[in-house]
Parts: sequence; structure tokens; C-alpha cells
Amino acid sequence: MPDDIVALYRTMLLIRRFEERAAEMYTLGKIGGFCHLYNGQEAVATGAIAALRPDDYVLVYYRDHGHALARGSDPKAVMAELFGKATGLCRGKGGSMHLFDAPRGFLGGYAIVGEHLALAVGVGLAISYRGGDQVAACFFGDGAVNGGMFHEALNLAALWNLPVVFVCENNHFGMGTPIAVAMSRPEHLHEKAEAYGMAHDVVDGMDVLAVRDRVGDAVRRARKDRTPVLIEAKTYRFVGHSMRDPAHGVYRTREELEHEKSRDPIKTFPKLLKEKGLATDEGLAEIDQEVRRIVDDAVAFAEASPVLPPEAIVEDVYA
Ligand SMILES: Cc1ncc(C[n+]2csc(CCOP(=O)(O)OP(=O)(O)O)c2C)c(N)n1
Repeated sequence: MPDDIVALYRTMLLIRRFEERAAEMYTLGKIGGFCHLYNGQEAVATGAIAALRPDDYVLVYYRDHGHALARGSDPKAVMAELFGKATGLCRGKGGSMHLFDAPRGFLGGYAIVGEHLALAVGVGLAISYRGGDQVAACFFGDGAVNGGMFHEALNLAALWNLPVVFVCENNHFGMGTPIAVAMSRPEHLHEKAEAYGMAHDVVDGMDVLAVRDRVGDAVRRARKDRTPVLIEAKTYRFVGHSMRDPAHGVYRTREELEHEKSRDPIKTFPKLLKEKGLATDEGLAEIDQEVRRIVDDAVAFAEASPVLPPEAIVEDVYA
């Protein structure tokens, strides 16, 4: 459906513009704490989440703004959460790394590398126990693959036939460490699923349609056969690891960065849309304006929102 395809572009652009403004607001001191941006990786969250049903579940690592927006969370509430305001998705108590939107099955961003894979297995187990046919999609970086929880989670998901789609966003770096320095056989990342007899696939994470199709296949299989899948999406982040890491750092060359930017989905996808006659320059400009307005409104909303009163610190505390 052409409309669906144009909507993918709109989502990717919304994420990019949102992140650009988040960076600006961070620099102005409006956003505190850690803040990890998603620039460059938009096609992964956009394509993969487009392949899910509204009643499926999504779990994400700390680079989570894009996934929340792709899942349909209100950009105003997401920005307000970054600002630590009472109108935020989590009343301003979570911040950038801990977005959570239960009505959308968005079961959180998590700060501890790889540990939320265990939660995704728990969600898969809960789905199976209740006899539902939902799927849990779990996003994480390549760095998580080197941790013990990745292997524990894949083992149990395979052993118990759980409907979990593991999506590894391979952006080639764990903070400033290139993947080849930290991982054995890094060019075969997705094949690590072989050890668990689990299906696996690799996809160009800069190609939103390919991500949607390949994750779509995995989701259909997980839903029908109750089998987990590991998908590796090869992507690249255009910005620093977090707002505290200079964009280029010392761990990659400017040339490498520029080369990767030539694959920028925000630039290549509109070209494809025009070639296929699905969009015009005017139509694309309108989308850009609409998206900029949404992000402006989100910033204005966050600015104008109140913070919680101090006594609210003891609310929502369970232990
Ligand atoms: C268990 C644990 N160890 C270390 C850290 C510090 N840390 C935060 S992000 C990160 C890099 C993870 O890289 P990757 O999984 O590839 O994701 P990316 O940031 O590249 O998207 C590290 C080591 C952490 N948060 N949790």
C-alpha cells in the first residue's frame, strides 16, 4: 500500500527531527541525565515496529526515543519525559532511557546493557501461558550480544518455544569500542542463534522496506509456530554514543562517518519514493513541515509543563 510506504518515511523523519531537537534541548540544559540519540538507525525501529500488531509488545534498550515514536507514543509526552516533566510518559520519573507506554504495549527502555532480553523472555512466557498469539519484539545493540544474558535469553526462548523476535541493531560500536575488538566472528553475528537451534536472519538496517519485510516474516512465524528468531539489522549511528560523546570521537574517522551517511535512510528513501511515483517534492516538503510542527509543539508542551511536586517522589514506589 503506497500510503503505508509514505507513512514509513514520515515516521523516520519524525524520529530524526525529534532527535535533532532533543540534542538542541540537551545542549541548552533543558534535558538532564543521559540521552542517547538514534540518528541513522531510524529505519530499524520504523520498519520493525510497522511489522507488529497493536497488541504485540515492544522492549527496547536505552536508545529508545525512536521506538516509542514509531510505536505511536505522543511526541509531546515523550519530549516532556526527556524534560523530566509531570506530563511525560512516566510523569518525568524515567527520563530518556526509561520511556514506558503500557497502552501501546511499549514495555520500556532499559539502561542495563542486555538485561532486558530476560524481560522479553518473560513476556514471551506470559503470552504462551495465557494462550495468546501476540509476539514480543526486543531491540538491543551489538554490545549486548557479548553479555551473558543474551545467551541465557536465547537459550530459554528456544527451549520453551516462545514468540520472541530478537532484533539486534548492529551499529558497529559499543560506546567507543568497534565490534571487531569485542566480538568473536563479528561478521557472523546473527549466526550465534545457531547454537540454540534458533532461526536467524540478517537485513540491511538502512532499508526500511527490507526491515519491515524480514521482521514481518519473523513475526508471522513467531506468532504461528511459537518459535523465536534472531534478526541482525546492520545499521550505523551518525551521532556520538550519548550526548556526552563528541559526534566523531576518536574511534572512527570522519571519512567512515561520511561514507555511512551516504546510506542515510532519510535521504535515500525519498529518492526511491519519487522514482516509484509514490511522492513528489511538494508532498515530501509538506511531510517535513508537518513533522517539524509536531516536534515544535512537543518542545513547547514540554517547556510549559510543570514538574511533579517533591512529595510525588514516594508515589509509584513498590518496594
Ligand atoms: C551491564 C552494563 N555494562 C555497561 C554499561 C555501560 N554501557 C552503556 S551503553 C554501552 C554500550 C552498548 O553498546 P551496544 O549494545 O552496541 O548499543 P549501542 O549503544 O551501540 O546502541 C555500555 C557499555 C551498561 N549500561 N550496562
